[in-house]
Amino acid sequence: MISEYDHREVERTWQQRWEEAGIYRSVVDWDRPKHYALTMLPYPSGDLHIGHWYAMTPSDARARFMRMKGYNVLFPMGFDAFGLPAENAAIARNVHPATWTDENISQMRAQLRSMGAMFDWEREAVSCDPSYYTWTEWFFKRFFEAGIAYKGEALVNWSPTLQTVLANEQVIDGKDERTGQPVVQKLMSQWFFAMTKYADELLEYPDLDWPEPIKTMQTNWIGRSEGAEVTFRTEAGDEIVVFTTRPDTLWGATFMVLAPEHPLVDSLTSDEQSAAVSAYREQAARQTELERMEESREKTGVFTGGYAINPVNGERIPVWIADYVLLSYGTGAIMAVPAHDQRDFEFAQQFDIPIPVVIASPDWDGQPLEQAYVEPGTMVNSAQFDGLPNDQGKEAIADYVESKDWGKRTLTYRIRDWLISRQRYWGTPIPMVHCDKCGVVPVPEQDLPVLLPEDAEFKPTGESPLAAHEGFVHTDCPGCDGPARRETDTMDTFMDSNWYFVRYLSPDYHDGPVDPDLAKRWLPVDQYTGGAEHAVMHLLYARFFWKVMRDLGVVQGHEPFKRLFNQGQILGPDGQRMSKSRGNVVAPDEQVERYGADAFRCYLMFIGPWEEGGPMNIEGISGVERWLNRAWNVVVREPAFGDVNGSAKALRRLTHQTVKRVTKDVEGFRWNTAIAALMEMVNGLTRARESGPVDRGAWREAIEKMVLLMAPLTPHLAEELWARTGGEYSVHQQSWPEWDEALASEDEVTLVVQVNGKVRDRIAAPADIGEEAAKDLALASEQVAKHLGGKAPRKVIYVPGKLVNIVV
Ligand code: ANZ
Ligand code: ZN
Repeated sequence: MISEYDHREVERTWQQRWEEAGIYRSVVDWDRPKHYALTMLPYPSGDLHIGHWYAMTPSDARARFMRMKGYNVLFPMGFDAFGLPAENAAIARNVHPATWTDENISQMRAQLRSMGAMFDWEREAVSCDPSYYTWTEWFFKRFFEAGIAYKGEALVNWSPTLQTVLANEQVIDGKDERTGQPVVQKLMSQWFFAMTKYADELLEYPDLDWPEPIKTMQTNWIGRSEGAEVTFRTEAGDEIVVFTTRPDTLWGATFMVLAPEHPLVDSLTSDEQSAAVSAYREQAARQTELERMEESREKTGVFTGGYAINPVNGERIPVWIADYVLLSYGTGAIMAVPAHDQRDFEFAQQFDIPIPVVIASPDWDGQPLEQAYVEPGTMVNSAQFDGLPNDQGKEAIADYVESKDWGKRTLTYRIRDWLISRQRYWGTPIPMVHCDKCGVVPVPEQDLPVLLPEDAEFKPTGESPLAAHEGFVHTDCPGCDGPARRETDTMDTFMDSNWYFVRYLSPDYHDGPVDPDLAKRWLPVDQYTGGAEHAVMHLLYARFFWKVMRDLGVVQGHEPFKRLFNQGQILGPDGQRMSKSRGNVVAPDEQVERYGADAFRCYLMFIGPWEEGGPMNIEGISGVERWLNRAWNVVVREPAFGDVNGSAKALRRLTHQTVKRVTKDVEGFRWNTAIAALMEMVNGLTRARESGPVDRGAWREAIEKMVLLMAPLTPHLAEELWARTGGEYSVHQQSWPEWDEALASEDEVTLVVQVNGKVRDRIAAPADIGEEAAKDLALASEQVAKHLGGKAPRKVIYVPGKLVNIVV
């Protein structure tokens, strides 16, 4: 028998018993409502870091809470095991990515177990396992057949460092988001998913309980723009089509700008300008799209020597090229309206181009503008449209342009189709075959998976490593049986994480990606938790992927994740991101060994609001340790019981108030305040016991409820304490305690009394005091009488239970 709290012993014992008894195996129970709790799965980098703990242990506490609340809970775990980090690490260490990954997974499984989380390990899914990627390939094939996957030429982000193509989302400020190395643009033939087909649906968030900033980021990323395409004729007779969201500004267009890569640039360029134009085009090719989109950059450009005619007023306007116009957006050409677009304004200033106002602000005095005027206003200098408010002008001019056949209304999106080919080895093979006779043919379903050969030379060369593997490349065409070549690119790993939560339901299922009965039972995910950095990547890709799965009949419903919570980022003691080079890394394993998983879990939850993250300072764990030791003491050492006046009532109030507070806090993910409430409770119990005998019934109730409230937070300690008080195994299979509002309510409140807004007294009053009684009490106060100085109050204001303000 252990007499003092020994976290090592307690945690070892219970982890073993839970596993033997399989209490976290999620068995479908139709009598209970279902709750699918999901926390983002880790990369098997080999070391479970503090960020994983910070993301996963509160998610575990929440899942445990839902289980105690009576839900049939599923809380699985797996590994996102394909991808560049594994491959790069493997190259650096000269081991096979598969070996490296396997070893890391074993290591991390053990680390994950040390959390004492209720992961259902029978549901584990590992994306680099053929039993998983068979179905990733199957989806690709289905997507191809549905016209969603296609091969196309595109200007792509090429990373010379990583020797692969990257998705737009993986390039930040022209640099690869992982290594920070520059990315260049290159024209290549690649596989795409037609995400734009779902753009409109992705802009809707039906019943999604998601943080607003994430929805806004997705909306901006998708970037739906309503506008018009208008055709301008050049003097040489070519047609330049522009995309504009502001047809109301057509009279204000004083020049045009083409993207430097625009196909009409050659025919527009005059001999005199030709050298300048090619020099500019060359330097523009070295910039990434994202750099070119930066608003604050100095505007550069070159005149082509060509002119075009503005259809609405017949004016002859110069055509320029400039890198702030992107080939890939709209039509790759704009009509520039310097008075009402800031980029055009800066450009016109730079190159001395006129800036005529066509939308007037109410207080415009006819003077030249200091900057572009982008607010609503009245149309001026626009012929028959003068005097219209410009939002009406937009419609009227769009109608006018359409009636004259100069153009038409259109819709444009910022989002591009998703590029999923990667010229790397460690990824899911793309199950396609290239045949000279039949073209691109998918591998038949019964031949899936296309296995990733283990004996490939996987070091990056810029060519897909699989292309050098003769045995892999050469195959028979599924169409004509003739000789054919396999696709040698692999898939972006975001493909794998698109549907892992679906595979968790039935990771060993052979007849499809998911057992349809289990899909009906568990999907969609009820509560997803993870980092906000996934806003426009994983969280958007997965929504898109889900909608295609729905259209293929694999899943039902419109959204994968009903509710989302983003935790913040945990920082080192110096307030900086933890990194080896800064030397501010805190290794969870050491903390667990020293303080125990329960203390460490609670420490992480206690440092501040979960959504905010922030710096950690492990010394702060002493407060948590003290709390847990006190909890141990109040539970294990019974007090002197006796029939003492008032002790029962006060104890019950403490118990029921704590149940209420902790319940509300856990529902709202407010871990720090939930723990603070439990700390106060333990302090209250300690005090009660020290001040004399306590009521037996109230004490027993307090202890029982407190242990139940602690169960999601400190699963091991709560189990031990539960056992020691004779509770039936397991505390995690008990119901969450309820509170009684009447018992929780205070019988006294403190009324603040003010005279003319200044606090003059504080008076104890019964909690249920009525308005008249409260006012009388306040007016009877000596302090108040002193400050009234005999004057009669003009008005008395009462805020129930809180405040009486007397105005004289
Ligand atoms: C004339 C105009 C006047 C414009 C005005 C804006 C304000 P969003 O809202 O992001 O869709 N544009 C069109 N294609 C472009 C491209 N390929 N590269 C850079 N800019 C491009 O932006 C639409 C506006 O961005 C379009 O409307 C066009 O400028 C510009 F007072 O046309 B606008
Ligand atoms: Zn063929």
